[in-house]
Amino acid sequence: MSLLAGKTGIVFGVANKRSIAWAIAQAWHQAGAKLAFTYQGERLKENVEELVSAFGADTLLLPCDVTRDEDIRRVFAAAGDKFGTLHLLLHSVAFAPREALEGSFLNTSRDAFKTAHDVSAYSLVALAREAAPLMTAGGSMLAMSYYGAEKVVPHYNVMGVAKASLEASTRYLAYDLGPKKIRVNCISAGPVNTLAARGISGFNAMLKHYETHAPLQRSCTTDELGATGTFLASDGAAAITGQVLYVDGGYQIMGM
Ligand code: 0WE
Repeated sequence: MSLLAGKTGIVFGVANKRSIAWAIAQAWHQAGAKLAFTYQGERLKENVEELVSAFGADTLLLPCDVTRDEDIRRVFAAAGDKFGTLHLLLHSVAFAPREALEGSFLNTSRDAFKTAHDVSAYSLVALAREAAPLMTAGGSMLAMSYYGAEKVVPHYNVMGVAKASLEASTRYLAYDLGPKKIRVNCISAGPVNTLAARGISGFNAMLKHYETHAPLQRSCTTDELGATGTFLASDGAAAITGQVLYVDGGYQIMGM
């Protein structure tokens, strides 16, 4: 089954083999898409290089700090040269300073608020603006969100506010880009054990909480996020845009 045969895509947010971005990229690749990748900073370069080498020697791999407009311009210029037409974009990028994810939201500094929103929400707008001119045959943009965008999850703090902004940005982008047949959606994933979750105190308790409270008695796997990401990228989702799709074992429907 080649749901994405003939499609090209660009993936932001692979850090290592456990990354959600990597799971979705693999699923897109298996569905027949040709992909380009970016990585954040020299620290991740070797790791991502090694992962991406599995996709063949001519896979486009470029550094991109999503807070730098020059980086974003350079990446899409290269993607345009390589692919001509672009169909898919994955945004799987988030950051808030660690201290902002510890104490109380009340103590969020102006600087932490700004950084969290710049990296985790505005970046989708910046990427979409550069990607859209390459999506001349329509396209599908996908961003990752989390339940803390709509309800209070203790310690998620400013990231919850940034994810709310990301979800709202998804709706406004969907409106602007709809006439070009470019769809923009979010997957709201249940907790997954990735680099971004490492060191978050109480993370294992969160997984346990899903086992006792979610209808499916668990959160989700990265493979399932890949499968949902492939669906949203495919023509089967051709009338779905501006949505947040929960891939969370059903947790989000519960009131108690
Ligand atoms: O969006 C996220 C986490 C994103 C994230 C992770 C870090 C850790 C390292 C953003 N910034 C940073 N900054 C760092 O310095 N998740 C959905 C995972 C997550 O993070 C939490 C969670 C969950 C779930 C933080 C507190 C409470 C729950």
